[in-house]
Amino acid sequence: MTKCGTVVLAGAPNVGKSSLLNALIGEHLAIVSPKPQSTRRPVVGLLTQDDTQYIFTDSPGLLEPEYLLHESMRRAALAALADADVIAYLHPLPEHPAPPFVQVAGLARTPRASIVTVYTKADLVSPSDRPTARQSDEIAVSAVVGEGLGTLLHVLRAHLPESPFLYDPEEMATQPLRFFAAEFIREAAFELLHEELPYSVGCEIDEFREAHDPVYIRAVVYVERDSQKGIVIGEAGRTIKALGQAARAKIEALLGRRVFLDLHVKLLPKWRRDAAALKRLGYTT
Ligand SMILES: Nc1nc2c(ncn2[C@@H]2O[C@H](COP(=O)(O)OP(=O)(O)OP(=O)(O)O)[C@@H](O)[C@H]2O)c(=O)[nH]1
Ligand SMILES: [Mg+2]
Repeated sequence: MTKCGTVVLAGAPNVGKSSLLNALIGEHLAIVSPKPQSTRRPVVGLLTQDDTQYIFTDSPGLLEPEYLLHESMRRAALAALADADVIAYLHPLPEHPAPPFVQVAGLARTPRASIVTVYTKADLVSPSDRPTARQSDEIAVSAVVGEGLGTLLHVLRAHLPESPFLYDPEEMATQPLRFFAAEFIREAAFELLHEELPYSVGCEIDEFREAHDPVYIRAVVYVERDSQKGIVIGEAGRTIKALGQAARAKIEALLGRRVFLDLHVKLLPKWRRDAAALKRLGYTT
């Protein structure tokens, strides 16, 4: 009998959830940034190995909400946890030991799914500095050098239910390409814009024409204040041009096709605190 189930990668912001998803799938699906709170919506990555299908879900970092977008991020993370067959609780190895998951996640009670503690960023700790008092069910991984991934898969497999595969073994993603296009534009914003500005950036795909060659994508980068618009556009349009080029390269890498990205900057006042705007940007249903 085959095994198949959902593994949710969960933890505090910035612990390396998205990086681990990408390392496990072997593809850049989830956006990564040195800045915390880059993931706003869960990203699903599929890995089928022999008789096992892992449905990995990268979830937004668990935090105490300060505004409406945070609330939808937290709700999405909690919904993913409720659907999990196993929770991979990620915590950086340099900050060993990990506090209890319920405490980090701010949960009232222990989740139904079993929890596997995964120490991330193991490459940052030299072997001689590794904690010795690790419990047998703790695993150390590095998304950067690929350490511990096989062991992690082996441990997770034991927690997955016997089930037929739910997806074609060739598939690695379940979300539409336009979802990834919007995410990669945001990732480029995290790379090219400074300080708090990436947090004010939302993205909407207006048109996605796959039948065209190159693929035609029309997207809007939303900012919250008029003054931010000028910064995102940049002097003589240089910043938005660089942003478009970076995002286009990321989208082309995933699609394996040439892309024409038609990028516009618009104002959506205080969208992070506006229910209708959040819905429009796909953060709530
Ligand atoms: N050295 C090292 N850095 C890592 C590793 N994994 C992630 N990072 C870095 O840690 C930072 C955060 O990584 P992300 O994967 O975006 O973390 P996240 O948990 O998804 O963050 P949020 O979505 O914002 O909650 C980035 O700068 C990564 O490059 C690792 O294995 N080793
Ligand atoms: Mg992330």
